[in-house]
Amino acid sequence: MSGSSSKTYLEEANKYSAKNYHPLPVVLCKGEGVWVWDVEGKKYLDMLSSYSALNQGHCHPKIVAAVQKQVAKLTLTSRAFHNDQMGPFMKRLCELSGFEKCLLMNSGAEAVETAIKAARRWGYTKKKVAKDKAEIIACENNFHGRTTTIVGFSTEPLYQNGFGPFTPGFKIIPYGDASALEKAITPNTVAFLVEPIQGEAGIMIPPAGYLKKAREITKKNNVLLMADEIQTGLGRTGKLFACEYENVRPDVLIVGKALAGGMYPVSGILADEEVMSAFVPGNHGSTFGGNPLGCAAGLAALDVIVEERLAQRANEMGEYFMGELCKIKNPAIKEVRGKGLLIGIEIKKEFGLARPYCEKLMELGILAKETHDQVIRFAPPLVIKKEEIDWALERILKGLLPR
Ligand code: IF1
Repeated sequence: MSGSSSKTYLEEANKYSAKNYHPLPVVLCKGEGVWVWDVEGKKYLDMLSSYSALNQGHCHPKIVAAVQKQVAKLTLTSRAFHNDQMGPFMKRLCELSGFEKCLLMNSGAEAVETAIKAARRWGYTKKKVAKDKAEIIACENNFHGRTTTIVGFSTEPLYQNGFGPFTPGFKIIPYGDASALEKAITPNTVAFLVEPIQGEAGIMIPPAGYLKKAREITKKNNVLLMADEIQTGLGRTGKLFACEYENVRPDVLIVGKALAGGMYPVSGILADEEVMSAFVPGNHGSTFGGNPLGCAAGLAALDVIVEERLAQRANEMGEYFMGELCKIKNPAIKEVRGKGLLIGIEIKKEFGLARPYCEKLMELGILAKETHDQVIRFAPPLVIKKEEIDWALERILKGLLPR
């Protein structure tokens, strides 16, 4: 192990870091598959997967190899020039998702911003909305990132308070309510931005048929359907994309997180030419977007998802895991819900917050994080095996005991 103890690292972080997080007091230094190790050498099962950015598991050898090869060869060209990694990666991504075009960015929030810009430009150039009148509809309890525009239409005060003034042009409707969508649409509406499952809100699954109805309503009204699959995509929920559960093809598909297997921030939007033609040389971009290192990682990361059938595995393992979690008889559990390997356990308020349960789980060797006050999220890497789920279940059983 390296020189310092957890205590030293925690003190350092406490002294030098902005206090924009409240992490569990564990200092990790190594990861492999579903496992991570702290600086004292204690092993944990990672049940968060860095918020689903590690669907392929930690340090997947195939992605590591691709990164190692590329990092020594060419890392960045900017988009002033072409590079030999971007084309093959985009081709694979477009073929897998069934879209004509792709625009690569880095963080998820940037991809959402890109979708917003695409929708607005499409609205002005194709739908002929009057200048600066474009409206985008989003949902209550949404989570799409942290930029000022995005937090401007958040309904969570913690994410928004003190960061105004905000970008106008957004309208909020209840999540899961298709008739509210229909009512909210005006001639100036250019897009409906929605998460197929709301992750941050506490793994909220909308009523069956919601996305399908949203697809019909948006199509009928010439409004773009923009699915934020940054968290739900790339196998997490048991399909490559969660929209597939309702055979819905959005107009804009937003991806990020696991797109480069957790080795590099790679995000993007996928759309057909009709929407993507909103962009012309110079009106959008990013220094690092489409860089050869990220694209090499991304291509390997997509290969792993396909070769290792990670969506099917999420489906199978998720079914098993959820089934076993549902069997747990524990008065503190209000509900177990999820799809694939995106699972939440809601703790009853009278049994306290989810946080102390996560701290207990950490002691027992399970890393999970609460979302909002009452929900513990279980979202392990999709490469998890049945024996590893059993290992986790033993500890979850103990960790969830009310105290
Ligand atoms: C943090 C939550 C997860 C996302 C969806 C866009 C983004 C995210 C659907 C932005 C990011 C993250 C960010 C992370 C915590 C996290 C999260 F707890 F906030 F809700 F995953 F569940 N769309 N989600 O889930 O992507 O710019 O971060 O790459 O610490 O803020 P980003």
